[in-house]
Amino acid sequence: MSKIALITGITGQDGSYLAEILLEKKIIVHGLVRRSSLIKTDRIDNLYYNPKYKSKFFLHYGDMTDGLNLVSLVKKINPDYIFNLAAQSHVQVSFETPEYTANADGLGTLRLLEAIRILSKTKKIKFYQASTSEMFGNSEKSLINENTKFEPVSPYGSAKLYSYWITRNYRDAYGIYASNGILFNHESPRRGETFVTRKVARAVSEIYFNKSKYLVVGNLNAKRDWGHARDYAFGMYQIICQKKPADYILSTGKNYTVRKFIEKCFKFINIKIVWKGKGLKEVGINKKNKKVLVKVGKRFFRPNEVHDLRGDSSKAKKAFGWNPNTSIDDLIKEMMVEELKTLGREN
Ligand code: NAP
Ligand code: F7E
Repeated sequence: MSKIALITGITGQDGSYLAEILLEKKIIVHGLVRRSSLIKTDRIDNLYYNPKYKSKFFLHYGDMTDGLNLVSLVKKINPDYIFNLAAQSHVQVSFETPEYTANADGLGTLRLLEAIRILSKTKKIKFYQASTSEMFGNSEKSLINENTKFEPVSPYGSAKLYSYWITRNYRDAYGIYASNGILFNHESPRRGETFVTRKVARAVSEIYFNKSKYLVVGNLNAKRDWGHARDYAFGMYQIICQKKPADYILSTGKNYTVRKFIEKCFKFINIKIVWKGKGLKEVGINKKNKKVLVKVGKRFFRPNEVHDLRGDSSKAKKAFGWNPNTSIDDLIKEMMVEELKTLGREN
């Protein structure tokens, strides 16, 4: 009998990669989709309309803020695995919608775990929670591991920390197989357009096609540990396949500034950026023709910021051989090629 998985957040970046991986493993996939006035299933249409997956891939309307809906779906689908990836996942937006973020990202996890408990599925269902490096905030440690203290500095980080702990609480109290994947930033051509990597890749491509004059960003000096979402989705699958539930960091162990990421994207189209000025007046200039290609905008700064994140994923490596296979340069290449291709088609 094929195993059955329920993925919340299936329409998102990670949900789409994870669905592909599970279907390849012959697991039947059910996904939770929010109703919206426009259909937003672009990332999974290739699966939904693929005849190969006709009786293996199903979508259901639902919402992490609707407990009754989650209970009835878990009852109806009767999954072996639940991957809880649904979240308001934008850190800056969480400062503008803190209550909603707490509801969807924090209480949403509780609703799912309660569904498992109320339906007496504590011995059947394995649960994966999408935890995040944002829970560490501005840690004093330069290399973060599973034992590093949590000090979140955003409503998003705090809501996710609640979910991290409630996942552990239900594991300890009710014996549910429930694991946290504590994932550092991971990107891809499927990344949402307002996250910095995708925003930069898109803007640089627009500049290449003369569709934009310059890119406007916020904090150039923030450092992130960026991997590829496909590698991390495979790690999620590996985490849920372990004999015993546990919490694992997935990260590359290398980090770069936003500034460096921008330089690398411009380098891909043969432009060398030199920096001039300070703070909000800083600009990135094309070394060859002195044109300003990068500006700094106040609106992209957050009320509070995580300055520097770098993770140690040796626990995952030791337990199940997980490796972030994609280098930052390969990630950028894939994102830039995809962006240039899309814009080239529109031209
Ligand atoms: P994403 O692209 O923003 O996708 C989020 C998904 O959650 C989308 O499918 C979205 O649906 C869904 N969603 C949001 N609010 C919902 C609600 N109230 N009810 C039901 N579904 C809802 O995020 P991602 O990058 O794939 O990340 C996946 C998960 O990992 C998230 O929980 C995120 O917080 C966490 N995480 C991400 C990273 C990273 O670097 N990507 C790192 C650590 C942890 P719509 O399509 O309708 O918006
Ligand atoms: O910002 C800086 C910004 O929004 C990265 C989510 O997936 O990863 C993600 O959260 C850095 C920050 O991702 C702009 O201030 C500068 O320091 O791409 P981001 P994030 O906040 O790290 C974690 C692990 C998650 O869990 C989240 O769900 O880049 N930055 N200028 C900018 N960021 C954005 N978005 N836009 C800018 O213009």
